[in-house]
Amino acid sequence: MSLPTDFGPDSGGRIKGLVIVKPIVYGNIAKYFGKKREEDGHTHQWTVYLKPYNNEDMTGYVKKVHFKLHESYANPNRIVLKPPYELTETGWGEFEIVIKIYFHDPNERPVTLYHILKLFQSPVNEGAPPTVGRALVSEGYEEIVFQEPTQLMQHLLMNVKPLTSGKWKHETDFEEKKETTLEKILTAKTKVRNEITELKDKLKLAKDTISKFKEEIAKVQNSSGALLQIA
Ligand code: SLL
Repeated sequence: MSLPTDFGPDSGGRIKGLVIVKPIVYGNIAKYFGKKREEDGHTHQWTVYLKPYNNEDMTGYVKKVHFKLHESYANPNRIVLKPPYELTETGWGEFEIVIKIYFHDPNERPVTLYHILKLFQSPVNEGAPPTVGRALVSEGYEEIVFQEPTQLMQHLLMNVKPLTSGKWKHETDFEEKKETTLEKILTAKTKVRNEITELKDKLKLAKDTISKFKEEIAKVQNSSGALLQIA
């Protein structure tokens, strides 16, 4: 692609105070074959991916995406130059995939993401029937933060085209997840606050008991001193 070059002699300079955030979604889907494949022992087909959270064509600012697979794969370093930034493979095991995003502006350091490839259902769901045919999804939301980008990068980041004309959506309903997560945080906060109050009350009671005992001891000591004097 051709990059705009008319940013003047200072275009290499960074724009002070400017921060541009690009939300992304990354992870994998996986499908169980239903059995172990005779030839190679593979059990799943999976796809690891990086997508923009919003419907935008990242090619404007992303030069390439590097997926680094487990060494058991032939050519574990896979490079994808244009969307969809994804890679489909088959295999038998879970491992960490390194996703490295390179940008058109060489001043911008590549961003590295780590994703644990998920093939198997978590133990809590183990009782459930195996998900033959139905895909398992393991994905997350992240934000790439561009701190004080150059004018060139600012231009590339701000002038993005939509990726599709249709509706853009994800496997995960992140809006709903945000709501439920927030609710969970608030519930946890209340629980912790109540526990703190309870513990403070207990502490106060213990302190009061200690001072009462001290008073009692002092009283007993005083009176025994008096008794001694009488004797
Ligand atoms: C495990 N530590 O033992 C992990 C390694 C590797 C998965 C998992 C190989 C595919 C192929 C494959 O699925 N590797 O042979 O092309 O679970």
